[in-house]
Amino acid sequence: MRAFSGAGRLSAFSGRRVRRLSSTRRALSSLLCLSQQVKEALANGEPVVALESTIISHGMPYPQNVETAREVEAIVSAHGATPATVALIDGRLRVGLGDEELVRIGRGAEPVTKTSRRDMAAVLSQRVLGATTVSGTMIAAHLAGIRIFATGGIGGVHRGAEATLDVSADLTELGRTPVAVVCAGAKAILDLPKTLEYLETQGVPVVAYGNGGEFPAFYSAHSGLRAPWCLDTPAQVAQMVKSSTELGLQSGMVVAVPIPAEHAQAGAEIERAVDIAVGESNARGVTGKECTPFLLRRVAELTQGASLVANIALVKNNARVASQIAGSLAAMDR
Ligand code: PSU
Ligand code: MN
Repeated sequence: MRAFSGAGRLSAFSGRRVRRLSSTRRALSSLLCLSQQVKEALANGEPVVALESTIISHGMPYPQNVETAREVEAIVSAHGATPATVALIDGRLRVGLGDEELVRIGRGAEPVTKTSRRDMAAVLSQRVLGATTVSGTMIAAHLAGIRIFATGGIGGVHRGAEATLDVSADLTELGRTPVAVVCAGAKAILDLPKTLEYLETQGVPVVAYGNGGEFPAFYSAHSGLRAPWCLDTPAQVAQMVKSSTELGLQSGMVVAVPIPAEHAQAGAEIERAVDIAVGESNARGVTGKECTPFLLRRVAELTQGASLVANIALVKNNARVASQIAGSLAAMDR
């Protein structure tokens, strides 16, 4: 008798829960807005590559930022995948943008909020214009059903984090959201050994892609650090993504692609500028979400644009590799 009434209470509870869940789903479908191209590609099982927008708003100056965003989308398309740039616009989480929107984010005519997981609900509910970081873009990609994402570099553990606790939300996101992030490793504005340690703690596999097992350091192919895994072909990475999905791990992975050799020469000069910029940011007390944009801007100034040229080249290369991985993954699912 008691068991029976207990079951009755349980089913009344689950009825409410089901109603709450389905209204949450309805609310999500009005918040999450996929472009027609992205919707069709996903429905047809075709490859899609997610792209972030903070790199446009805060990672590069105008007009190179908008030109790069367009070129990266063109590279993804040329490699048979559909580009899906993510941003928060007019209270909606948009996956797949048009050209006017890329310009809106990059031109600097209106304020754009750098949006990581922490900021997503505020930006949506306040209906301000938001550009997504790696963490924000991973969330959107996962909600949309996209498993591959290309960018320049991920955030990481900042130098001096033992005092400031400045650890990018990208790293915890990688631990909890099943999206593979194709990048050129992490910048030397960060503490790279601690970044790798933290990723290990979060259960995030780091794959050095075609780099002899070495973790690349963004402007340079060489960090002197070993990545835990080394793969050399898109099919190998796609198979690893598939295994992770089949296990239901619900965590992401880092696919670290070295900067193309012809753009790596300026590496040493850029590293010197990085050291100067990190010193300046400490002296000025730059903290929180301002830190990465400040360092990127100063390094570009100090190298008279050489860092920007390298940055653009590696982003394009990552977009190409990500498209090949997405293509391989789509073929495996067919
Ligand atoms: N690294 C770059 N370029 C960038 C970023 C990182 O080389 O544009 C951006 C990305 O959007 C990344 C974010 O997700 O900075 C990390 O910021 P933070 O360190 O505040 O978590
Ligand atoms: Mn930070």
